[in-house]
Amino acid sequence: MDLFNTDLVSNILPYDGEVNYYGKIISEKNIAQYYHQLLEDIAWQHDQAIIFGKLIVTKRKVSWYGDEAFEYTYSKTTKHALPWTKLLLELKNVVEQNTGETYNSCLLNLYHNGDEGMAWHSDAEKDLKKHGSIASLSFGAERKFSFKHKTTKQTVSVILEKGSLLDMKGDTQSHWLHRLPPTKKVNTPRINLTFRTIEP
Ligand SMILES: [Mn+2]
Repeated sequence: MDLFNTDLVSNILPYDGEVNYYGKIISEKNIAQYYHQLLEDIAWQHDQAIIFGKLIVTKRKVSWYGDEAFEYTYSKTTKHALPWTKLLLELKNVVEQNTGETYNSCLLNLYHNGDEGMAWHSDAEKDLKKHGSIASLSFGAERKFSFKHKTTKQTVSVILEKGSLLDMKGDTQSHWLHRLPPTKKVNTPRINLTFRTIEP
């Protein structure tokens, strides 16, 4: 498996997509403060999914914010967006300045420890803007994040540092799966914000 050298902002995928890793974009002094504010202020709730016809309640917690009370369906369950908080708008602005893109919603994930992760999937729901940027901002524990090509099965991984930004766009979701692998090495929480564009 390739572990990408992330010294420069560039595409970490070798073909069939574009994933830019920016490294830390939040100042060291603000990283811990944002993390604690997000832990306290976000309306965290356990996620629900329907898998093989069964309703599953995840250990991971999620929350969903946006410009409007968007409805958004994934894993066969429908979620409703809450209005932006001041903090989320501030973070959205920082992300937009880095990627040069705009977003109208944010899905937040809280992984309490390394036991919690996310299985292989792509973000290709029909409500998402096609080929749009999905920008992922990370806080808390540093975790490995992996991509796997749907046909060649090639994998690429990156360590998502606290305060770092990763931008997935172009053909990425059509050709690559991604996941957050579980790990025994992490026993503290990770918070991840994924800014997206919904086309209702
Ligand atoms: Mn995803």
